Amino acid sequence: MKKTMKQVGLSLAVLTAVLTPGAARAASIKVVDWNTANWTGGGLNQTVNTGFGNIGFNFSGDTSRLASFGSSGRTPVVNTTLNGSSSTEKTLHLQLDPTTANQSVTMTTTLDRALEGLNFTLYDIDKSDDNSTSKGSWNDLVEIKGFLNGQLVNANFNVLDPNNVVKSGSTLNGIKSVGNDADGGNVKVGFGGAIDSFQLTFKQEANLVNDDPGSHGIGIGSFAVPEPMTMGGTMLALGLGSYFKKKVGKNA
Ligand SMILES: [Ca+2]
Ligand SMILES: [Ca+2]
Ligand SMILES: [Ca+2]
Repeated sequence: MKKTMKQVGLSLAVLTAVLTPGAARAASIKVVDWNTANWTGGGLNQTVNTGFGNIGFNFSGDTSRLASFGSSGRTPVVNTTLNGSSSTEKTLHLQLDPTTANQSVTMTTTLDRALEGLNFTLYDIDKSDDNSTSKGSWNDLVEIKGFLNGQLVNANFNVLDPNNVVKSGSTLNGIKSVGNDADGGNVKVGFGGAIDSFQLTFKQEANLVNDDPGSHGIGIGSFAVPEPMTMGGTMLALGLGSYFKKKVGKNA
């Protein structure tokens, strides 16, 4: 009798694990959700308060070259302009209008505490249509470095379409034009271990454009970490799933 009750309980647990939509896929928790984050457009030094502590954002370098896009106001701004094929997902939009090819802006993100598994998507890493090196041409070049206690932690990149974006070490280089509402310039960014800060430098390939590159932009997606329960939940679904099949098999 006791055993039977245990089995019933186990079957219920299995059903719950198998039937709960989030249980068997890689769930994640948003650390910074741009759809809800309190962000001041154009602000170069600000803090986003999160359930994971305060996260600081500081912009340095040629910040006078940070530009507007349409009616966005001076970036960095949070909007839905560069978010791939999504229509509702907000991202942090950086738009750079350099006067010389060697200008860059660096975003330094400082976390209150070290986080393992921090990841986000970059959007619209691409290049101007004309493929020339003439005035007004541009490309997106992004370099990302993670740090833990001042020690370098390499970023890793999952490029959606290598025809559009080339990765090399800590650098991503847009090599083809991608529509602002397309996913072709998406890159998933992660780090080789826990980090307590990272730097994202946004610039353009120095030898691509001879003079006065055009205005170009990228979107930085919400920051996420894997849900701690995910591994357990997945194992529960997988482990008990075979038990469940056995039970079903017996009944058939
Ligand atoms: Ca772009
Ligand atoms: Ca584009
Ligand atoms: Ca320019």
